[in-house]
Amino acid sequence: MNKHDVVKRILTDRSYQPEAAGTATAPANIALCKYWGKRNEELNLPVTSSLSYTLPHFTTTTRVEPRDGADTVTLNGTLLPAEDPFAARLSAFLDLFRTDHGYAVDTQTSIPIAAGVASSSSGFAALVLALNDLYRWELDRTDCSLLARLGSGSACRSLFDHFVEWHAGTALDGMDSVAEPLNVSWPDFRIGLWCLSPAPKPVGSRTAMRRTRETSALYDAWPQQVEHDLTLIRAAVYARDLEQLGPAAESNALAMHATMLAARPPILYWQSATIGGLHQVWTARAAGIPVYATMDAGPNIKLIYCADTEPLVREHFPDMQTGA
Ligand code: 2P0
Repeated sequence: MNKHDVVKRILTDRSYQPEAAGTATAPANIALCKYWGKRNEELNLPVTSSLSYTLPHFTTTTRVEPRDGADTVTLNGTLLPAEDPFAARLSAFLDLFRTDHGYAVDTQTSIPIAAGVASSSSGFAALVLALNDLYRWELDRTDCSLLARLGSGSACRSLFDHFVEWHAGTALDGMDSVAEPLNVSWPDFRIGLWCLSPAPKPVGSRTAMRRTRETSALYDAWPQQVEHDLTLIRAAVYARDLEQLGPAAESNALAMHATMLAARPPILYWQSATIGGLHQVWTARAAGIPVYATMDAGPNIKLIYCADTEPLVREHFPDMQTGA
């Protein structure tokens, strides 16, 4: 089964009669237990489940409008060249839905672009919701999440608020590889973005995942590590226990980066500022501040903490951004 078959199945009986335009907003998410490696690259089916937190204040709003001719993609007011990787990815995704026309996509994001922070997660989630609005499909969130996954794996988690688990699933067509919100309320939980380096990524996460899976001797241990961490992290979320969650999430991120270091050629997203930043987090913790780090496919750190320590965390990490 390919992407087109999945789309056809989800959109059975839905029409392609567009309104004038569709608009929607979706948030970014940060994984506490990471998705790293695919069992099916065409459908973005992951090797393992993952668990994320949706960032309420970092969002992407996308307007999509049918147009004659080729697609255009405007990002924060700037028209991107067609060969821009982000524009090309959106266009390739839109191929799944177009009839005989192009689309004008206008995207505004509050996510610091240079941070390389989960912008594809909110980008594809917002695009699917905008298409749902454009065509009045009235799909539920789970179907939108399945479609968003075809654009970018982590995007499937951005259709839901708060804590979200993306179940790896086992079906060949991926219909059971779905994101689902955890039934828990933890209003004091916080994640802040700490942008440390504007250096461009040496390699995109898609390529990095493949290379890690194919060449890293440490990748064999990754699914087991995730199983262990996911159980701990999920339980910690339900218990609203930062001191259980923080070390497990931090260790999960470090283990993911370790698998990449052992790839051939190696992948190292960290810059020297990342290492300095990690030591600062550990120093703050040694001084009694419950703050933890996670890192994704880039040099920046996300700080995990609770609302009651926010003033202290801000004092130690004045450049942290929460979007609030
Ligand atoms: C995550 N990341 O769980 C992991 C942790 C980065 C590190 O998902 O190829 O843009 O589009 O499915 O979702 C980033 O990769 O990859 C990512 P594709 P995606 O958030």
